[in-house]
Amino acid sequence: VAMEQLNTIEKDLKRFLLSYRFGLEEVMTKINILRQDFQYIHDYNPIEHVKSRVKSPESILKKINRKDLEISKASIKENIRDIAGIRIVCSFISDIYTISEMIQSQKDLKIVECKDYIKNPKPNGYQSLHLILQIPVFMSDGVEEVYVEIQIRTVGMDFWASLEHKIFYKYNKDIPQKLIDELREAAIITAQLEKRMEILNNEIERIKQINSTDNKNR
Ligand code: 0O2
Repeated sequence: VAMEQLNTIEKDLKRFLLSYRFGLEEVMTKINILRQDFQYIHDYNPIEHVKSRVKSPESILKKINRKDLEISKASIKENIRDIAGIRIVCSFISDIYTISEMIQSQKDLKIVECKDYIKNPKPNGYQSLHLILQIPVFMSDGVEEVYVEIQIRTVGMDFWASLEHKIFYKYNKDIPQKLIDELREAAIITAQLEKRMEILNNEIERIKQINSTDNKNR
């Protein structure tokens, strides 16, 4: 009987996570449409690359414990809003807001929360724009509303976050003060460099525009 119960729990969990995989695929389709249509219209791609993942059962449990929440399907559904996660990496900060606005204006998506860690970086220096959405997934026996988290960041912010993530786990969350200070400074320098690159890029685009109108008038 115990084995049968275990099998039922496992099947239930797999199907629960499957609904998030479907939600993720729906949002990924939307992002691909935006990417291709934007490229077609503006001859410019605001997205460098996109990654997605469904959180593993171990990480879900870890997060539930970290937040000191009840271990139940209902509690996981309501409180762990990044089971389905998408990370969009862009070249420039302006691209982040362009993409965010295009996503937020889609009427079939419910925007639950927008956390702007670019305007308000975390004390450790972390920067990114987080959107929490809710999307209906039509399963064979009914509709499931699932949360999807989209993290939108620049290449530099992504580079910083993966390094910080590695250090955080290496030191088992007890990072020496010197490293904490250096990480915060690195985040500031990264942001400054990216702003300069964006100004340069705008200048290049401006010259391109002038040249193309000159050519047309010739
Ligand atoms: P993992 O391992 O990347 O999946 P809250 O808003 O407090 O209820 P939550 O969901 O932690 O809770 O919100 P938040 O702060 O928006 O963080 C969600 C995710 O953003 C994290 O997921 C990380 O992926 C990323 N993130 C947030 N803060 C940091 C940070 O300081 N450094 C790095 N490297 N990433 C960060 P997980 O589940 O914590 O981690």
